[in-house]
Amino acid sequence: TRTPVNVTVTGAAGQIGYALLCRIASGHLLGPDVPVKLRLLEITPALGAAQGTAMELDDCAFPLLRGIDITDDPNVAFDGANVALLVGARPRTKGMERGDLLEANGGIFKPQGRAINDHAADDIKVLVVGNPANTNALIAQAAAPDVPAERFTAMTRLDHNRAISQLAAKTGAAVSDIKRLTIWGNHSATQYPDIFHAEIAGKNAAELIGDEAWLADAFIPTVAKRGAAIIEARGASSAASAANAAIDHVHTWVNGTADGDWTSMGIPSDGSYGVPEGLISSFPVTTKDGAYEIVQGLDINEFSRPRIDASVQELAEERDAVRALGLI
Ligand code: NAX
Repeated sequence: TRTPVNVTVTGAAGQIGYALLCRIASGHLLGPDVPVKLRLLEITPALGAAQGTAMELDDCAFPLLRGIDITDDPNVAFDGANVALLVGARPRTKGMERGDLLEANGGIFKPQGRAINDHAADDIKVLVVGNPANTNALIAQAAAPDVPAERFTAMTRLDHNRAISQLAAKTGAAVSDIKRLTIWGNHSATQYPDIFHAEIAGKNAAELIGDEAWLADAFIPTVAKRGAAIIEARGASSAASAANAAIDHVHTWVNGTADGDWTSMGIPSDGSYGVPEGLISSFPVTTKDGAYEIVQGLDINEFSRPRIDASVQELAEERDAVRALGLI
């Protein structure tokens, strides 16, 4: 009998929260033998809705679920947290400038970072899903100086999974045959999905496809704009696929990447590949025993270099903006 792992989810009453919580409680986040305790953080007006989701979780009678606490106080929500999924964020509304958006999210992620600093367990792992995810992660991390910086990560796994799916559709390969794909940079329209090191059933993906125009004009924009296409089709933003990617991100971080493969995570840069140290940018990473490492030594060609640089430049601008606002 293992001690339950404390998993905190913010924005628990939202649509990603709804798709996520059942999967955490049924063992998909950490494994089929790991009991979990859930802490749901919501804003006060949404506590009732969070309660409703919790009632449904009760009604699933999940054997691994050892308790659910619901609160609007970050200090309570992150107390003893081992894993924190920061999903709740302030969306951009009509007429909102980027500065307003960053400031509104600073009002959420700074106190949450502080509460993680003061109350979370020593082994805390944080995934930021709420947008702008990379910069929200930076804000939370800056507010948590006592927590090792590398525990703060941002989600680009949905972009990674979308890119794999597009490559599978293009080539007729099975998704399980596609390895070593990389998302570089920001989780935004500037992100760069890189197939030059990817393999499809053991063959180099870029060589197999052999069509840079397809990459530039179809593949990259389709992946980067997939979120907008989902909104257009569904009338609501990605929820099940976003929740699935959050599950994948934490599961891979905790349980490791397969031999010969890697994944994409937004993580604090150590300066690798010319990404300024400290920016939370997406990299190819391998994971083992709950830790990750950037894949080193990849050759970055002339097609990739300016695309990585443009997305990193956007991250640097977001960092400068939140610094000017006193948020980091
Ligand atoms: P919803 O609007 O359905 O839910 C958000 C929830 O967060 C609401 O229930 C709200 O009350 C709550 N919330 C707001 N402020 C809070 C605070 N201070 N503390 C706790 N809870 C708070 O949005 P949903 O569709 O679930 O999306 C959540 C976030 O994920 C958005 O920021 C969205 O942009 C982002 N996404 C990120 C993705 C990624 O790949 N990184 C992809 C999917 C998604 O678009």
